[in-house]
Amino acid sequence: MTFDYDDRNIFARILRGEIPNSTVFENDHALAFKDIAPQAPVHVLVIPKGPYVSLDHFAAAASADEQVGFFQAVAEVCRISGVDEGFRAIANTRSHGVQDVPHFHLHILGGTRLGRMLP
Ligand code: DGP
Repeated sequence: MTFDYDDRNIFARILRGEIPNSTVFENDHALAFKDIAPQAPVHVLVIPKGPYVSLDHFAAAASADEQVGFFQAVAEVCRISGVDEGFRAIANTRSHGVQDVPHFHLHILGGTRLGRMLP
């Protein structure tokens, strides 16, 4: 599988500072910000700063430093968001996964007891 990244997507524009966002946390390799259409009391998106279209692209091609930095950001978002009672992490991927924005992002949802949702 080849992965083609298009830097005109909305999250690339957020990373370039062209569009404002509500930042929750940032480090060298990742940015975390509130989802514009929250589906739960806590709904944060964590994105890598590098050009990766999807979870499987990121897992296959990102460096160890990028992957560690990304997951450190996930941990920090969970810590500061107060989701000690639990949360859900979702990476919608390509058309079958109903991914709208082609820049890898992990949804962190919590702050309430979530409904079951498989599929
Ligand atoms: P999906 O690609 O299907 O995982 O969903 C993309 C999510 O990104 C969706 O929950 C809404 C959110 N979103 C889309 N555009 C913006 C934006 O400009 N700002 C923010 N903060 N969130 C956005």
